[in-house]
Amino acid sequence: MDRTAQLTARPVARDIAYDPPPAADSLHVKAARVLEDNWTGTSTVPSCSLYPHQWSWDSAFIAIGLRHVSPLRAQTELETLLDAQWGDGRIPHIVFNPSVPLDAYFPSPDFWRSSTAGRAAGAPRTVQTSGIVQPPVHALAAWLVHRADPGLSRARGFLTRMYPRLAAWHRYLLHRRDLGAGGLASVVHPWEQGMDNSPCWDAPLSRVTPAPARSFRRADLDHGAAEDRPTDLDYGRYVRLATDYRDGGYADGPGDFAVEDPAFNALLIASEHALAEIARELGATGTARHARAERLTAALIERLWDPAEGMFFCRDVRSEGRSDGPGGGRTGGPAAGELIPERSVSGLVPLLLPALPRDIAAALVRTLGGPHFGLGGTTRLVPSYDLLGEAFEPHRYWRGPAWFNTSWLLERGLRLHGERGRADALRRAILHTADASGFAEYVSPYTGDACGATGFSWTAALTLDLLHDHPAWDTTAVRELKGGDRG
Ligand code: 9WN
Repeated sequence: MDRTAQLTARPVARDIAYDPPPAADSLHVKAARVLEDNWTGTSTVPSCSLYPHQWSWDSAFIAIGLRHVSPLRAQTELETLLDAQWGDGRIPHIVFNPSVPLDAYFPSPDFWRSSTAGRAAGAPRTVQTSGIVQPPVHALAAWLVHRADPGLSRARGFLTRMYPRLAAWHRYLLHRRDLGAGGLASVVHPWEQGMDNSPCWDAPLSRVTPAPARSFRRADLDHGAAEDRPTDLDYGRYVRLATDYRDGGYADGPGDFAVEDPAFNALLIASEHALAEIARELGATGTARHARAERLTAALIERLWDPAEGMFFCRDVRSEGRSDGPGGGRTGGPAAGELIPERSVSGLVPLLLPALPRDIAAALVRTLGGPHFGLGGTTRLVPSYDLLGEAFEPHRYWRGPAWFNTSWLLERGLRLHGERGRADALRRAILHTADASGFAEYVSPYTGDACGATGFSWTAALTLDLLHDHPAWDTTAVRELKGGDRG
């Protein structure tokens, strides 16, 4: 069957317009209860069963929702994470809870050995963390949390304490992680980008020799169905990359895996705009940061945008091939590597950028609704990967299922670029699906059926965020984020 015929043979998304809308009050209560159940006293675990520690980008999304329930807890969530920041500026992707047994999650603190192996990079001595990072949603989260209750934030000196740490985090990414020398940050492990087993990593990972399966024990399979999770072969490669990074003292540069990812960099740019606003709140102009965010947007387009496909792609910095595509090293300059020809939701996430040229935003909206992602037609939420791709699997983690954080980011992006009807429809679909799935970790993109853990924190948090019509992304905020009213 050809790919187009396969698409038409697939189920059509149930039309949520005919479902009764979830009652906002009760959905708020249910979502807030998930966050309450997952709260440890200083932070929120993504899931009580599968992920019993603090995760970096989860905490940023959680804080964005938590601010509608408790601005104080939202501030504390980010403060706890940033207390574990390393001296070189990196924010670790996991902050371990010492009271959780070592075998509850793999890789555990005794694998990462942060306080010894990470000493040269400035890992904290008193708290155990992983040594890799996750997408930089934090400055955006800090700014939105501040705006939820500016009085409390000012009284606690929240932004005054956060700003230098967030600035150091961005400096780390822009200086130590510009491995392609083109102005963008690279990820050095699939876990860093957050979409662990995306087909985008298949080619760069194929060059990595997997660690033997007998050398580690996967705790995730105690809680999740093997057919919904990454494979053992993927895990072998994750372990090899993390081991090599650790054994090199977590120094950046020499590793086998380095990829410039559109979502990771788009979130960095959105956070850089937010950091500019934080600087303004603290009495500076923020002008230089807005200008940097605009330069980064230009670099993102130069290196990762493909006009023919109407979306962004990852760049495999370690690939020996030279791309003929945009920004692909035709001049022999710094643009090493080649674009990875896999369509991932990551390549749509830059829609959240305020300074995106109008034609690029329009092309992304068309791609989102076209046959590869099917939004508004065959799919209910945004699939994590190309519906027509050879590697598409509707239930396997980041190889097809829809996730709530990426759908939320695209809802924000659609609204930002004036696509109100599409944004409203996606918002309704997110709220319905979150409710019906018991705040699932991820869902089938066609039916919304739950996969992975339920009671998942960022699903509940982003539900809360969409339930509350908040000013942070309205036209005032857009003007601010574009730097339009800066002095
Ligand atoms: C590895 C916590 C994290 C998310 C990631 C998601 C998954 C971890 C895992 O869970 O990754 O970091 O063990 O699979 O892919 O995005 O942050 O929710």
